[in-house]
Amino acid sequence: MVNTPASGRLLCIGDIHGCAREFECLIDALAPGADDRLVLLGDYVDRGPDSAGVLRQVLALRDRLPHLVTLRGNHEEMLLSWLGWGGSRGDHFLRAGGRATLSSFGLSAGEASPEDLAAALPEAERSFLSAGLVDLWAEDGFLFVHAGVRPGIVAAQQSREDLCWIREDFLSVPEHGLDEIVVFGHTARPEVWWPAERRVLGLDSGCVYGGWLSAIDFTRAELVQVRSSTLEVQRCCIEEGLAALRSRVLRA
Ligand SMILES: [Mn+2]
Repeated sequence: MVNTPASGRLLCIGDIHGCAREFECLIDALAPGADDRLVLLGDYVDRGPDSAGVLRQVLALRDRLPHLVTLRGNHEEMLLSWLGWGGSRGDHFLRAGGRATLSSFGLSAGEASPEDLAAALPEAERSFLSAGLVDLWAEDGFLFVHAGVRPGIVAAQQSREDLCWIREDFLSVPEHGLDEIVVFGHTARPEVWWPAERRVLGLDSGCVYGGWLSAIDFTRAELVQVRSSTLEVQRCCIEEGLAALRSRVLRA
């Protein structure tokens, strides 16, 4: 893993799940530039109305942001597995929101085969899904992952399975035991989740379920959110909260 030099802002966005309008609006609100480091936490596709549009936007961002980091979510894993391109748990793809992804590529959600989707995917999307996703990213004292970490195991030895899929084994443990503060998505909640005393920050605020698409600008200490459907933008200073989070030390 090669870390980029620390310049510009450090930004992170939670699970998008086909919510292309909200994603576009959030990018407009954040206005990332070429010096900024933007981490996307994965789960670009499934459930929401326009997974194809979200993938197009991610690829457009990649063209203009040299420090864009695109994590692998479990929904990308299911999609890849359904296509027969690696991944995991492709047998869950259709009932876990994959039908909406098929529709967004102009395919019949009930009848399309993996071969149909493979043919409908533009080449750039294919190579992005096959080779453009990373399992984790460490920067500035934070560890960015999609789902969470297996407690007690250092970042470099975490498995892809855990990083993409873990839930209760991570969420229920008060101290994960890693040096970094773990920033993750995957488990949707009504709001951004950073419980007192814990060194975690959950950024999936359930946009696809009618909640918010959330981002954090770690450099300006700002929470920026777009409300599902209405596209209302909300900005909130989180300087004290972030300082408290950074000050928490690993408990033996
Ligand atoms: Mn997920």
